[in-house]
Amino acid sequence: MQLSIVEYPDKRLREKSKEVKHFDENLHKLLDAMHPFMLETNGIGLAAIQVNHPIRALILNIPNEEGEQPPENLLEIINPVIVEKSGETTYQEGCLSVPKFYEDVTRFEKITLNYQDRHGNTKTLEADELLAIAIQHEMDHLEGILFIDHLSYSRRKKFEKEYKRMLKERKAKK
Ligand code: QAP
Ligand code: CO
Repeated sequence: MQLSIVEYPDKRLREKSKEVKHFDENLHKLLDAMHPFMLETNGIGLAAIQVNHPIRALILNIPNEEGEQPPENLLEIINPVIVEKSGETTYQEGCLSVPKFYEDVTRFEKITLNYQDRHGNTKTLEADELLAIAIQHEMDHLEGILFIDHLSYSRRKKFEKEYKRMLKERKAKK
């Protein structure tokens, strides 16, 4: 399965992703393709909508102390729901769909999540630190929300200006 990234300002990123109802081979093939794709593109998290599949599925592979992303640390999260949340934390976020831009976003520090795995089994996960941030970032994608939507009006305006310039320069190079 050949995947490619959908990049801002593509309107497809604004769609609300649909609940996964069939935990079948189609889902498994997509998840199996998303993981190597995410590693190749230097990602730590990826929602299916970012590769043009607007379903409520996301993967995460948070780097360990050595900066490695071992496959046993891969998390596949389907139909997630946050059931508990507490605290606040701010982190400089980026996104594969918004290349080259990083800005501070404030999110919950700790979350508890109910979700399904690739076979439809129900799971619960308590997350903090970077994992909790990454889950909230990826879950935003399922609602058509991007990290840049969390910026103040002035920071967002500055982003739009810089991003437009970057796209123009990239186009000129091609
Ligand atoms: C979401 O983000 C995230 O601009 C995952 O040129 C972000 O994998 C979770 C990336 C922050 C937690 C904290 C971004 C790769 C990857 C870029 C990513 C780029 C190349 C972003
Ligand atoms: Co993202």
